[in-house]
Amino acid sequence: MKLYSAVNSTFSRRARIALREKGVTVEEVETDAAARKTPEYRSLNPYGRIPTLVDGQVVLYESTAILEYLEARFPEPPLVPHDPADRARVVMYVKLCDLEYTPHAIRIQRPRRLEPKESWDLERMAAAREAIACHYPILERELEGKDYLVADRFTWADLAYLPFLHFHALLDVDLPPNVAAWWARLAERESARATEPSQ
Ligand SMILES: N[C@@H](CCC(=O)N[C@@H](CS)C(=O)NCC(=O)O)C(=O)O
Repeated sequence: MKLYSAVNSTFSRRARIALREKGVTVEEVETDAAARKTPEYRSLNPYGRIPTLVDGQVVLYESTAILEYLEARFPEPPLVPHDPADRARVVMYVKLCDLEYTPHAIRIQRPRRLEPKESWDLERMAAAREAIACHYPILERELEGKDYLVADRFTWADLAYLPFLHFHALLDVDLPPNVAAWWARLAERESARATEPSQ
């Protein structure tokens, strides 16, 4: 099994964390911008993004689909609860993360990590900051008296946020207390430490 990914890629980190949580080692191919443009890579992933997982004839891109596949292939330890309501709540938070958090976080963290200040779109970044400030209270309420978002154990719900929360300090939005404690808990996991970005 091969995972095309990159140490500094947030979406790839989801798959890299899931693999480590499950104690599974696969070939991780560091795939830079030039490699993502090649016809060979585009034949696997027409969008030229990472991550992409290849397992024999199976080719998957989209980090959440890769999580789904890894869960089915390597069910232990489970990263999704069996209880129907908890399972649906995990899916809900993964979706909320991808719709209500990551697009806004990326609008701030990508320029701040990778682009010169002169090219930053400050208005767009301010709007993203506002959206994030509306999202944190939802997580804050869910985390009241709990260590993790769903079923009080580490699931995809936490995993989906983890690589993006890593850059929370760049967003200039204060983490509410439960979210801050949750983030500290996530950052301490072995799988998180083993996949820390280099920049
Ligand atoms: N929705 C995709 C997003 C993947 C994505 O945007 N990956 C970034 C790296 S973190 C990328 O490949 N960016 C390059 C590009 O968009 O051309 C997923 O969940 O896998």
